[in-house]
Amino acid sequence: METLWSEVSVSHSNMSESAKPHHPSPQGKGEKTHASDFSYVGIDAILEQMRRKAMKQGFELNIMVVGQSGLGKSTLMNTLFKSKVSRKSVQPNPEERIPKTIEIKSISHDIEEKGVRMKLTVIDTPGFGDHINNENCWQPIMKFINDQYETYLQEEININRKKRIPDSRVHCCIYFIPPTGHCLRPLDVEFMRRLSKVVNIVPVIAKADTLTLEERDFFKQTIREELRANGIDVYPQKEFDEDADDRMINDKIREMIPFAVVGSDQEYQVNGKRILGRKTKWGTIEVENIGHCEFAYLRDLLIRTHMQNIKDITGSIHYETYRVRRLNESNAHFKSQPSDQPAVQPKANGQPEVKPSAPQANGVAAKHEVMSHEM
Ligand SMILES: Nc1nc2c(ncn2[C@@H]2O[C@H](COP(=O)(O)OP(=O)(O)OP(=O)(O)O)[C@@H](O)[C@H]2O)c(=O)[nH]1
Ligand SMILES: [Mg+2]
Repeated sequence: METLWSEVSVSHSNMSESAKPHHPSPQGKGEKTHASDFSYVGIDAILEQMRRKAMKQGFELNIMVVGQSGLGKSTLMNTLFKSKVSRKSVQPNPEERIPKTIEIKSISHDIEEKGVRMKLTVIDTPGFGDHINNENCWQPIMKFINDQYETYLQEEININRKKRIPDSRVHCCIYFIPPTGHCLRPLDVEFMRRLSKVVNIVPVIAKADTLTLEERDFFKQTIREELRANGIDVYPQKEFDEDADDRMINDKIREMIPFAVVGSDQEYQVNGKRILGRKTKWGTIEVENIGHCEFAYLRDLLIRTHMQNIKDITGSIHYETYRVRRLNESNAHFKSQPSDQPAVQPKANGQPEVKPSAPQANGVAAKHEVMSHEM
């Protein structure tokens, strides 16, 4: 498995490719290397220009966690921040207990590593499906995701829009499956079936330290079969593989999903090294050790190998679907207005002027219903 993953990491470096430190200066190197090459134009220097721009702008990633109360959502996010990528960004305080999450809350962390800046926002949600009647309990999550698309859309269609639209869209939703070892619950199926159409879902088996290796393998396989049987397409979705290379790399990931993870924000000393782990009477579980659990695979997928792709799919597939639906809805709304009372009138400068009766200043009707992106 180790070999498999290092292959994945090396060959599929969507984001890391642009963020890797490429040392040579393009002009300097280009001029020297190609001084005698009359046919050299210097197109390759664009890569260095893109790298510098990306370094200046930094990167943004918004991750949401969903699952039943106590499954370790907050802990896993802390693990992600404290793992090697981001250990610096969190003040260590071993005594601090993670409180129960009671509302949907976004927390942003600015991380910098090797000169590359990243704003990592975690959207933590309170226990999902904790009630006696859990019908429709996916709705607040769906609403939150749609609200972020709506905010982005309103900014995008504004005449005086910002140069860089603030992006609060959920790029990825980590769904925590309880480690029952049996099968998915109807609630899990319902959530993933609905939400996989609007956001990238990455399912994980929570608290995987409670399963034996056989139970874990069996559970993973059962879940994959159930996802397939229910037509649930989790990230990385087969239909969005761009070429044979993508397919090969993503097939390996699809064979491993859902990742069986263990979270911890406690540091221990093991063989002279500081590690994040869970100390038990039987030994210490090292969360970043792939011999112990699959947290490192999850972290690599989210940050090291597929971050850019996760964001691309959010923008070009999920948000796009929302945008098209909303604009179509608005058109239908305006067409149904009486012709002597147009909602949007053209101004002398060719820009549409909105009458007070029009729902939104930018000509897009206010949402008729919250679940407009629900399919
Ligand atoms: N055995 C085990 N325990 C864990 C793991 N992750 C977290 N825990 C423990 O589970 C308890 C609940 O963890 P939280 O991270 O608060 O869970 P949560 O999902 O955020 O819970 P809510 O905020 O109530 O929704 C804590 O005592 C954690 O130490 C894990 O991977 N394995
Ligand atoms: Mg929590």
